[in-house]
Amino acid sequence: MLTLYGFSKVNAGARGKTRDLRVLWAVQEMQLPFEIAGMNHPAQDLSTDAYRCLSPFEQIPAIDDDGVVVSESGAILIYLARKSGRLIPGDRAGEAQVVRWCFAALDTVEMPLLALMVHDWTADGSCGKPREFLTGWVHRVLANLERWLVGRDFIATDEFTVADILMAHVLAVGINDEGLIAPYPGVTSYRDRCLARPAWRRTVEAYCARVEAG
Ligand SMILES: N[C@@H](CCC(=O)N[C@@H](CS)C(=O)NCC(=O)O)C(=O)O
Repeated sequence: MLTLYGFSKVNAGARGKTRDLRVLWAVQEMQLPFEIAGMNHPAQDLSTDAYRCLSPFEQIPAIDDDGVVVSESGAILIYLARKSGRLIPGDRAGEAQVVRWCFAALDTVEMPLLALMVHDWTADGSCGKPREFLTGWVHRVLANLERWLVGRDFIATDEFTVADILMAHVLAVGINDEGLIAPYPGVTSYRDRCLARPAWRRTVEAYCARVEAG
């Protein structure tokens, strides 16, 4: 059985945005049977030797698929796609495009969005230059994404893949201020197209019913 380690309780600010949602969305799309091991973050469930064996950085998500342990949301999605034969092409060239865009989502795009978000959480009002730099970095990435998406429905191939799950989630939770993404209608409609999928809606509904804020 596929066991998915996800939050059962997490702080209110993070609830609804956490990276276990990427895996929960993928298993919905792939229609894979799974069970959830609910982890209570405030109760320190992630900071145990047992959990560190699954997830070395004490983070969610992780999976244990009949003894195959994988952490890191990108690695989990690629593993599940290869295992199920869904949301990834079967040929090496197509698979390479999906892997390429999974890395782009989690490295090239998520990094500046996260950096700006963390800056804004911690800003003391005296950080004009760093914020200007981070905002410029975000706009450069989003402008290039806008160019790439011209004439494309999905990010890596003609079909929806696990790279779209990662990219759409990064764009959904990494942008607090819609004004940042507003100049990029192609990126905005791409994100909204992915988030309109029934599997994502079901995922969010089940997560909200199950995961407590605390
Ligand atoms: N690179 C990891 C990042 C995982 C991550 O940041 N997880 C957060 C939740 S979204 C977490 O577990 N935070 C709890 C902590 O670090 O204490 C991935 O993509 O899976």
